[in-house]
Amino acid sequence: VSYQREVLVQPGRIEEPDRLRGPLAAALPRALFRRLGRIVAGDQVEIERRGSKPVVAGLLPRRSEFRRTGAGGRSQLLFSNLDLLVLCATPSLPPFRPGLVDRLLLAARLQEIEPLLVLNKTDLVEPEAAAALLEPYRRLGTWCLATSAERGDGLEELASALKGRCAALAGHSGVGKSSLINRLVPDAALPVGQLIDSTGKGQHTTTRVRLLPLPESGFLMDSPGLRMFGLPALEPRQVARLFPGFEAMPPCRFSNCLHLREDGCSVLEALGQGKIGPERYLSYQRILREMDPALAPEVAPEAAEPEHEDLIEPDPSEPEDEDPAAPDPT
Ligand SMILES: Nc1nc2c(ncn2[C@@H]2O[C@H](COP(=O)(O)OP(=O)(O)OP(=O)(O)O)[C@@H](O)[C@H]2O)c(=O)[nH]1
Ligand SMILES: [Mg+2]
Ligand SMILES: [Zn+2]
Repeated sequence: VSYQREVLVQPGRIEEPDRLRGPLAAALPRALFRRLGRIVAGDQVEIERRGSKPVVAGLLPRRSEFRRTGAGGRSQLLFSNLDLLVLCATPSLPPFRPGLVDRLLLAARLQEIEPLLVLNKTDLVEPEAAAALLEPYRRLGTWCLATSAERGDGLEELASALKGRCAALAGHSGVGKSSLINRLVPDAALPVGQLIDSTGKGQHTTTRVRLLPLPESGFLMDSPGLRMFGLPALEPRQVARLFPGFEAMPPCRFSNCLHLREDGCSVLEALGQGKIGPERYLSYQRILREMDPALAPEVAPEAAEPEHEDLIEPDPSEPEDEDPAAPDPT
């Protein structure tokens, strides 16, 4: 048998992770890799012993898949079997970027994974400032928590949100994903990076997805800071329907309403009444405009979020999807 590569396998089930045994390096037979493609964090596999060597014998069906569109328009599976996607952001150092938050929220909804927005490093700002950042999301029904890995705020709530579930932390580099996990999982000892000077950018300290058993039950995954997050293939109409919070509005007069200038649009009405925050609506327009520049008009420059490098550049530090048909590297 020839082996494509090794995968790290954490023994145990989600209800009862085996915390005493660390991850096991199991070989992935090349034929299986050809058939299944990449095995990602969250996948459940069957292991067999062949001689002294643990070998992956099969992949159990996936309950869910979380994908993004990577460089070159290819769909890339990031995590499987997620129950919860924890979007991590910060009020400062690095600055809050609604662009990534909105894309992740939308991608989670589209792929039927529950999102939780965590605003970490709240020790760096006044409590009112943190609350003001989360308020437009809360108003539209997004589940939000404010935390400080530094001071310990909100960690009990976060731990109870994670208990018994398979969750992944995602967000820009430097927002404190690994720091949060170190507080939640006593022996995790994940490396934590310094921020780059005054810009507060992270240094992409975490380079691979890691899955850890939680103290009581459930699994938690750390992931490398996202530089870009391309939405999976979408129609503007789907965005109009799925944009976080818009589903809570009464139906618009036209079922294919894009909430731009149509008559009888309940989203525009809610915007006028202040039920939808203007920044949420601008964010929606921005996503539509990226899909089709002709659709949504340019917004005033001061209201627009500056184009972020992360939305353009692929991340060289992230594992690329291997082509299952590629020659065996070993
Ligand atoms: N003030 C403050 N600093 C924090 C907090 N959480 C993390 N940090 C700091 O932020 C920096 C980055 O933390 P990491 O945990 O490495 O961030 P990360 O999101 O894992 O970053 P990548 O692995 O690069 O994606 C470190 O210097 C941490 O000490 C917090 O709640 N408050
Ligand atoms: Mg990290
Ligand atoms: Zn509408």
